[in-house]
Amino acid sequence: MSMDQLKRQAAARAVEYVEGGMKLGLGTGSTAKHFVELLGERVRAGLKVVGVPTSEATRVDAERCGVALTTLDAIDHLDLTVDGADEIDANLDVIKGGGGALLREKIVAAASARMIVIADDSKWVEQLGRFPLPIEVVPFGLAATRRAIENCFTQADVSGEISVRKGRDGHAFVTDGGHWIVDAHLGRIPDGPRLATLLNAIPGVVEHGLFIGLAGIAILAGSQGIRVVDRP
Ligand code: A5P
Repeated sequence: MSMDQLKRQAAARAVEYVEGGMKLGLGTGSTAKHFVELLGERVRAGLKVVGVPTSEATRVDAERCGVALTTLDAIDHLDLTVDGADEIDANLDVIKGGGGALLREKIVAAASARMIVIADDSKWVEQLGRFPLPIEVVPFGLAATRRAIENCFTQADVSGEISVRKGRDGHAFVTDGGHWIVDAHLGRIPDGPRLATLLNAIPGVVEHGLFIGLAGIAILAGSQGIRVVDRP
């Protein structure tokens, strides 16, 4: 089975958690796109839900699939967010942001009563960090922010190259929020919660891709079948 088929299987299992009347956070990326498409099928069959997209790309997909949309300003809570991931560990701590939507993804996940992460099982890791950690930064004062990030890496006992993410045009990739992303090639992150806390304290860092304690369930699709893992 192809990676894409596995992603669709994980998405299909997550759709089973959706009930009529729910307010949903809609993630970003190729796995979340499957979820939006499958949700759209249920909506066309009569399911009533409303969604908050985590990116302009997801907003376009959801509209195409007929999923009604709202904003976090128009509602007082979200029942469930379903999103993909770049890495997931046994605590269900997650690296996200490979697609550059981590800021809105984290705002939506944090506003949600429950978050389900969906992925093919290649995303399951013993230790986070092989996937470069995306850090969303303000372009102003980037050199100072980089130095502050490097200092916090030293304190968190990690090290590695930091590179500004480039878009297809060769210029800096610009997020939906108008910021840039630096990718930190750390290889290993022994203490994700500590690194997250340190990064949160840097003024030029808008957000980072460590999602600590947000995911309650991971749905992982592999060649042996689907595994549903609860946060310990
Ligand atoms: C988007 O910013 C990301 O957080 C994605 O959710 C993550 O990169 C997973 O993407 P795929 O589902 O495409 O692997």
